[in-house]
Amino acid sequence: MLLGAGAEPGLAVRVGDEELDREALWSAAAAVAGRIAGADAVAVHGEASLRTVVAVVGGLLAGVPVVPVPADSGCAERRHIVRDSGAALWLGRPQEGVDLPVLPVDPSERSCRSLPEPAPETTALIMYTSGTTGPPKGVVLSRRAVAADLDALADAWSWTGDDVLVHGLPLFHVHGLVLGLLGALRVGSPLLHTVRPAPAAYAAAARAIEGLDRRGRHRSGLFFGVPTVWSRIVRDGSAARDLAGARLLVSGSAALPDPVAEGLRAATGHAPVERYGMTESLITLAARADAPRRTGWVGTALAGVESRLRGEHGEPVASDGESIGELQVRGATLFDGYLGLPQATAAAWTGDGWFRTGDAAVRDERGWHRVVGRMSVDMIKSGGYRIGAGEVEAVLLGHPAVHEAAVVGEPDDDLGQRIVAYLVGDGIDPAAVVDFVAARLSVHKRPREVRLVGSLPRNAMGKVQKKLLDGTRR
Ligand code: MLC
Ligand code: AMP
Repeated sequence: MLLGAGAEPGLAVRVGDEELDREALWSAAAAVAGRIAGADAVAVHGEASLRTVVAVVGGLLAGVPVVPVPADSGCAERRHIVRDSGAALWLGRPQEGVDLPVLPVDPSERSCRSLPEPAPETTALIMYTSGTTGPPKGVVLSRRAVAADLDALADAWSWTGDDVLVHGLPLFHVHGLVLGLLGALRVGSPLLHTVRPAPAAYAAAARAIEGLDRRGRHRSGLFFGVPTVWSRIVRDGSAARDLAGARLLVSGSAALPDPVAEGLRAATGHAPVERYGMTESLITLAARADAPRRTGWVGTALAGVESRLRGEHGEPVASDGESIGELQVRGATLFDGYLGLPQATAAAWTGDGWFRTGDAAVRDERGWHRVVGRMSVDMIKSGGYRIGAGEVEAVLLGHPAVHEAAVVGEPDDDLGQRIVAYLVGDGIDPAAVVDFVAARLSVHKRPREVRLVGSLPRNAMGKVQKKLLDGTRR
């Protein structure tokens, strides 16, 4: 069973003030499953709500591929995801720009229908993620890959039903949805979702764990966050103190700056563990809960995963803790390909069957990894969100006042990287351009800063030389 339906009764998920116990969740999801059975795929509005939880679980019970759609997506991105995925129905609150039949989801509905468990090779999720160019690609993830990843993480972190999982991450990406929701359901630990990952909300959830005993035994807290969340918690001293009783703090989705890790240790008494992954590979590397903490290192390969480093021409790179190469992985957690894009899928693998992450890393003799950056300047991580520069540039070029555009990620104390757009044009209103992007792509893909320039530095081939743009430190 992908979702551990055999887990103990009791609280399954609380989102904000609303909650469902396991029986109610399965029963509400079975009602959804009954209505969508046989559909090619269903799109789910990824807002942070019980509706989303019920819709996703319903899709998985029915064996229908679930396509999570970012809750903050603009019309163009939403339309692309819905069309490209072949979704037949929209589950959740209706959204502008979606021309699909809408199936409202009611968490209070009940059905006792039981459905056979779909085969492990069937698609669980189609998750959209940015490349360096073009619109987001649909990453096809099988039930087998999801189950393998969650089991390997449970092993690495000694994650059991005695833990209460707390986070407030978006329910439309791997971190919040696959680990944060499906992980909790598979392992059988209640999830307290805080709607937004705000420091005060994490602190309140930490206090609420006290009231969630398990057969008279104390529950322990497992907390997930992206580095921006941990950095905000460190800055909010009182929230950090409430996390002192947690069992484990986990950081991922972007590099955790050493000062944030150290600040967290000082304020909570806990050094966080890091883990590394991608939408395409799910989580592949993690620091084990029982291993000594190593600030700045993301951990070792999970059970069922292998890793290696390769140089620019495919040559092996030494695992000496210093030499940098492209991180490549293979194993049970990998995706089945980009939906409808055989060439992009083929290009993602090496000739000998390893997935090319596009991340630059070092590995030491003990198999620990440190991620040192991206191989491409066109892949940006801002607040833990992955954003392709090309996708934002294409939208900017659609604005009537913009003639040329170059988008880069610049270092940012809060977001890790912030999106900066260098624009050449006539009478550009920076605020209007930012709104133009936010309304078409996702709000989190909007430039945080616009710099108007007379021209962009280009090489003899006419390609923009992003490394020469003022203000960039790459
Ligand atoms: C601002 N807003 C606008 C706007 N400007 N809306 C429309 N148009 C504009 N021009 C609004 C937003 O809608 C939002 O509203 C509010 O302003 C705040 O926006 P923000 O500044 O972008 O958000 P912020 O609070 O700073 O977000 C920080 C954050 C967020 C950390 C909470 O970045 C986040 O949730 N990150 C998690 C990303 C993640 O989960 N990545 C995992 C990928 S999977 P409102 O109303 O909504 O407040 C992966 C694999 C792995 O990477 O390894 O895990
Ligand atoms: P996404 O596809 O949104 O899942 O983003 C995947 C990318 O996030 C990876 O290719 C990395 O660049 C980055 N990433 C994820 N986890 C970490 C981490 N622990 N440290 C550094 N980068 C990370």
